[in-house]
Amino acid sequence: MKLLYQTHSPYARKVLVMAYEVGVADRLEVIHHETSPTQRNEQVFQLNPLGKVPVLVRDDGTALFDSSVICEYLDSLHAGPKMIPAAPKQRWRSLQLQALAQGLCEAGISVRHETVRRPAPYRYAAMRDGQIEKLVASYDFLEREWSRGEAGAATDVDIGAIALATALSWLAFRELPAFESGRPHLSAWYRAFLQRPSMLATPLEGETVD
Ligand SMILES: N[C@@H](CCC(=O)N[C@@H](CS)C(=O)NCC(=O)O)C(=O)O
Repeated sequence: MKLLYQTHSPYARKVLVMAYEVGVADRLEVIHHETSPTQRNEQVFQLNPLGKVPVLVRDDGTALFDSSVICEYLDSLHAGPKMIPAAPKQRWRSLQLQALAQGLCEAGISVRHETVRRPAPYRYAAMRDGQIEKLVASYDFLEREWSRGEAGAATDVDIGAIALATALSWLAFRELPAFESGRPHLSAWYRAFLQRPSMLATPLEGETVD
């Protein structure tokens, strides 16, 4: 299978970390692609009309997107413990955390548009501030959840944990509003997750090309 990837995309990294965690990473040919709404990538558009990575091209040539769908597909390829749990309580909690992680990335990307990506005359401070509020509220939500013991142990891995760790590490990589200071439970969990082989094997690097 081919994974159209990007070394600085939190969504693409989520998929690759998932592949490592379920033992299918060695079945993927990982190919870096630059994407941006202002720089059409024809190869990506041919597979995903949204022009975004990640995209997974399966062995029969069919393409899957987005990251959440690809993760669900990868979870169907192995016989080990499922990263998308079947038991209702764990399942909805895990999928909810994944949704929160997706929203963190969307808000972070929006902040970057309003701070560094758009030409200066087109930046909108009110949009930047509104998106930062979402980030901070989400960090506080996670700290409350973690401090109530609602989160699993640092060693627990599921799609929610993978999505959150890859989202948070991207926010730190892009120097978006910090989440560790004053949030000891979240910080301890994050630090422990960063040490997983799947995270160590998938470092973030590179700049967005707009
Ligand atoms: N919901 C998508 C988001 C994917 C996404 O936004 N990818 C970015 C890279 S981080 C991209 O390719 N952006 C190009 C664009 O917005 O045109 C997913 O979860 O895969």
